[in-house]
Amino acid sequence: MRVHVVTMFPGWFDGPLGTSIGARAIEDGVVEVVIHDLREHGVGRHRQLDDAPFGGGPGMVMMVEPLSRALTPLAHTHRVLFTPSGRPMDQSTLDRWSAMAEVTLVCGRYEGVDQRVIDHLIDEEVSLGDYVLAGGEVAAAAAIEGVTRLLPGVVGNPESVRHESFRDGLLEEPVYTRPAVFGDWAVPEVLLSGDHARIEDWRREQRLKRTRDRRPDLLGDGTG
Ligand code: 6GU
Repeated sequence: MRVHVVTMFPGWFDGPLGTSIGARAIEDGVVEVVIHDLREHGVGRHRQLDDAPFGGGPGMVMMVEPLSRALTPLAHTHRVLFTPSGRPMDQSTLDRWSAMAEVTLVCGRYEGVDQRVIDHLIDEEVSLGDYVLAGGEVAAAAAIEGVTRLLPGVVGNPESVRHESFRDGLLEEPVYTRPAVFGDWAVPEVLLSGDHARIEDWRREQRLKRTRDRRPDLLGDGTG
């Protein structure tokens, strides 16, 4: 899979791409990440990328010309704009992108992008959630990590990809490892019982309890 990133801050990605899961997947050739420096397409002697909004108001708007020059050679790819006004990114979003051969992630600045770019050069707008960040870079890094770990050969144990939160629509249950007792803190007895039916019942109950408490929105139809 090839992932293009269009950004005003190319150096920002050195950390996320050079560390842990990302670095190994890139090294193994499972994913190729190409960073495109938007500044190279800036307008005029100052390589301008944004300008004041027509009609007035605060903030700056990312201009058409630099984004057009950056995105025209990437017209064959699925082009995503990260913006707080997009649809929220979830596991199904990442599943969908992970099946694509080539995706382009455009990091917008939060004040906005000229709508003509969105109308003519972008396939979908996606947000990380209901809060405001300075730009789409964090969202792009989250997408790269979330997509990369779905690709064949990246996560050692395929069970850990299939049996995780958001697959069955419930949060994960609490987990424990040795020692069974640490001072006053004991592991729930059922997990040491060796009774696999009881253990599975307990785990499902814990997933439901946790989901009801923290994410009732995930229990729309009263599942369970
Ligand atoms: Cl994708 N961009 C910005 N600037 N802020 C956000 C976001 C994206 N998602 C949530 N907040």
